[in-house]
Amino acid sequence: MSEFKLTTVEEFEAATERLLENGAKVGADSWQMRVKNQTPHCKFGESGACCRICSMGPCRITAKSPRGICGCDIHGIVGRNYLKFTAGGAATHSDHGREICHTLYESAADGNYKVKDPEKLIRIAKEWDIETEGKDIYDLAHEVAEAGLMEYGKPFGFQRFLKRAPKHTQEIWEREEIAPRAIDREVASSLHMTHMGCSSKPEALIRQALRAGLCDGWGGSMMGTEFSDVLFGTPKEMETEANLGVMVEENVNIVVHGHDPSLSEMICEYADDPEMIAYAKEKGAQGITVSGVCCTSNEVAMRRGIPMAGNFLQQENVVLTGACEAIVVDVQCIFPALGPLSKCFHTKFITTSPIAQMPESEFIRFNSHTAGENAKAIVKAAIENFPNRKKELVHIPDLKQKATVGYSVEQIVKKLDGVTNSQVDELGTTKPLIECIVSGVLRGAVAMVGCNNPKVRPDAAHISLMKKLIANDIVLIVSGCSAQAAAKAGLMDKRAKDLCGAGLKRVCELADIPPVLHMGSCVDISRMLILAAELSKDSGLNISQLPVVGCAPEWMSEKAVSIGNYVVASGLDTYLGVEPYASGSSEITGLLTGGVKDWVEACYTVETDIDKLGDLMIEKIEEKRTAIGI
Ligand code: BF8
Ligand code: SF4
Repeated sequence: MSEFKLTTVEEFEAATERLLENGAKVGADSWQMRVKNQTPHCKFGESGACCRICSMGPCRITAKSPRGICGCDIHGIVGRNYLKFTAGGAATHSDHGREICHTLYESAADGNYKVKDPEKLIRIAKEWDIETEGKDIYDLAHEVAEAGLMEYGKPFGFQRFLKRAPKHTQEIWEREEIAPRAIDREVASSLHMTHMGCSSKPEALIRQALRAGLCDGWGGSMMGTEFSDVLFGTPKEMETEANLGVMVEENVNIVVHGHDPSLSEMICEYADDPEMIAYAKEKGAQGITVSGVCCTSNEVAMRRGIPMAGNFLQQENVVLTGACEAIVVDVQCIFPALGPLSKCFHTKFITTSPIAQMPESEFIRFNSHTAGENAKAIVKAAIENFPNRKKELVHIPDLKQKATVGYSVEQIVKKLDGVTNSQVDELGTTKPLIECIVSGVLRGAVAMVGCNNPKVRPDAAHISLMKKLIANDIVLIVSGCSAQAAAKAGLMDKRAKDLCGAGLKRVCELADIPPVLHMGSCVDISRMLILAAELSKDSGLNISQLPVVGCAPEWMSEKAVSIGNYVVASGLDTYLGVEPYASGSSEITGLLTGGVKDWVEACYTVETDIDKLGDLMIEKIEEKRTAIGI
């Protein structure tokens, strides 16, 4: 086996530089150039001090003009902006979950979508008091999907999955009046509250921001994850590779980008079709390579081992290789820049969802009834584009790392049983993991999630923090673009155990896992909630007492704020490396970084000095250990 070495951020950057030279030859624009045009950013926007929710404004708060025309002060304005931001994220994740519910509803024994994990479906049905006995699995799937869809608009009651949380957490939500009701209601109520002349009281706005986050984490996202598992299989340990070097020069390269596995799964299916492979050969290629960008990449990597071409700020790079026949997108985190950029190359930029339509793209509407046909048409279009490559522009950086992925909660529990060989029931327990933590072999865990953001040197924060934490015997569970940063660096290669402290290294050896565990896409942060809930139940500790924290060092999206809110509201302290637009208000900042602790036993820490952010997390984990006497 060749000697193992992490890929450095400098190497990532050198590869990007070379690709940007490629772009310069054809007059391509890039995010690196646009960042220069957009900085410095507007200070009012950055601090959350600008209000434009009614046409008397926009009102900008300064020392000289401390109130908007309606009389709203800085705290009301910042708080409203924060709640709107959260509602955007909750809506987005949850609508993704809704699409998956619809896909489940369309599943059929002879259809495009099948039930791949019937046990999980039955488990969820039982949990939701849906009769399973003697039912055809597809009848059951439809019934469960319909019940899931009702979670979006039911007039009474709370989210069904809240019952998965420990009793103590449920009591907190009830006491603080933040238990989420119907998902659409929480999003709509948030927008109602932030309308001109409604809420301007910081406590009320932040409370609703937590509630809207919770409807995402324990509602829409959790359904998105669970039903994706039912449809496409619950992830199991899987070998794959990451970084641009996974694209293959001799092959037709199709890059899937976005979030909804209903599309990417179908593309993978058809790219594997012998008829399509033969067609690719006919067009002069040796085969077809599907790789991914952003969360959809995580989805198909976790279930099929499809390689990950990169994360958020690498999406333009795949086109800049000159070897991408088609970049096929569904929803979320897609740069509109891909339209004009793809025109500089031969790449087809194919949009597929009415939710994400963009200029200069080819729109092939994808839906569950015609999914097979649509996917076939897309794969065919990519193949037919292969002869249009401009050979002089083709450059695929020779950069990739091996990664072992697929760590659903089920898989983590199973793997860690190997460490202590505890007696386990059907689904296993988290007790072996707890034993590792109690004995101090592992000091704790960090759930690292989120995006890239040009405000932080891309991937550098994720990677440096992960290296620091594993060296301190802290295991990482990761998702989203954070996971891809880890994979590109090599931290998901099992040989990365040598970078760990002695305790974590031992666990990695015994359980045969890498020190950084890929739990999936951003909706899969719901897996982390379930893991935290199980750890709490199995240990008898409250979630907030566990030596576990959340971290998003390079976050950028509304979804990330929604996630942060549900992670905090579930009792996990959360560390951010990028400021939310809240610094304009001492009261909102005070609530987020302290006050909410009185409600939900956790809060945010914002620290843009990434090294310090790492120290703060380690301190917090040690503090929690001391508090529970371990
Ligand atoms: O949902 S981590 S840049 S791809 S928002 Fe987007 Fe951020 Fe990536 Fe996935 Ni999540
Ligand atoms: Fe200005 Fe008030 Fe209108 Fe906001 S709601 S724009 S602060 S007048």
